Amino acid sequence: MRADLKPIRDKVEAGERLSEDDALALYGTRDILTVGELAAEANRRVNGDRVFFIVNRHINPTNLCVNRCKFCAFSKGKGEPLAYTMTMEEILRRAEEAQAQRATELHIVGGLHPDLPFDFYLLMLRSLRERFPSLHVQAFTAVEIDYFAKITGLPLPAVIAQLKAAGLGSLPGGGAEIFAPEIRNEICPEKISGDRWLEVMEAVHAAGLRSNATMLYGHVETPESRVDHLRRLRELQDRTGGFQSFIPLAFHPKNTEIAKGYTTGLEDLLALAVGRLYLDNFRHIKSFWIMVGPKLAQISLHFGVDDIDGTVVEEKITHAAGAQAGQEMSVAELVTMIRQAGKIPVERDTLYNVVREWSAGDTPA
Ligand code: V47
Ligand code: SF4
Repeated sequence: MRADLKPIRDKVEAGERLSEDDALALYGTRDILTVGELAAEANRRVNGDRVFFIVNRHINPTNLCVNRCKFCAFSKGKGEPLAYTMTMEEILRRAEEAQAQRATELHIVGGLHPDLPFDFYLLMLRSLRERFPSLHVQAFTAVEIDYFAKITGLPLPAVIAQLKAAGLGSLPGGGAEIFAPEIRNEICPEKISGDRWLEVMEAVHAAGLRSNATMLYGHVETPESRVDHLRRLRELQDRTGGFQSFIPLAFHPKNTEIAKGYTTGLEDLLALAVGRLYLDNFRHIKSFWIMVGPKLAQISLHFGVDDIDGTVVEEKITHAAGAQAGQEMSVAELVTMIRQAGKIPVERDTLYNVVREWSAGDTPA
């Protein structure tokens, strides 16, 4: 171990909170094995050897978006050849397929559609609840929630209350990107500010809904801006306790306006492990296998990660930007991946209730 990590090891072993300088030192080190060991220890204290996954399905109802974030290859403008908007029937058909595949969650996010009214989303939630009451709907990033407030003229709490009453179960963590304004203005000048993202999440938590949090890395951000991002997430979590998991998202450059290569394995592992060590008030650190690939997702289980997300089935956002991983993983594949890492696979629902824990002799159906 290099000497500069010794004080951090002491803090982790004593269960003390890391400072921003500690997080910076961790991002800067190449002593990945020490960082991994510390992150694995911090994770073990909270989650033991359990690793969670979920049987879910992603649905992106539209890629039309009034914003044009520079890192986004998914969104399209009106009239562009690849622009699409699903009908309600198409959305419901996907939900039906999800139910047939034993899914417990629908993950629904999309672009900021120029014309669809707020009522469309309320109707979608009500129809899903009526037809598929056992499916938890995790939907809408904080960016979409803000957009609903803009198009309706309603205050945030009213928007959130209506969505909740219509069947919204929780929120995913997208749209956070990097909060620091100098970076955010460069990569997504039209998107809501970091302050507003946090304000929306605070209102969501106050309404009794849980959410996730993400951080997009590997573009033009600096280590300092990453630490600032983590600090602000940790502060909000101290106040609300409403975040369930943190998911660092690896930037994919293909078809985007940001000229950068793909992230490297070392960056990916550090993003996850530093998340685990610094965000001591987040119980779950998720490695989205679609973003980092299934092989690195498996290795990350020894770098502080306790969740590899799910079966997913259809993923458009990262695949539009060059993701090489498939779009779907079976339960058997997820279970094997976790087991071979020496961990205990646990199928969870969205709120981390245990659906099924696989003991040594169980074979996945
Ligand atoms: O907000 C967009 C990101 C997010 C690119 O909460 C990109 O459990 C990489 O938030 N390269 C949407 N990332 C996805 C997301 C998510 C995914 C899985 C699980 C959860 C969860 C949340 O994808 C966007 C943006 O930050 N994104 N373009 C790109 N080129
Ligand atoms: Fe629109 Fe979201 Fe893509 Fe930005 S990241 S352009 S808000 S779909």
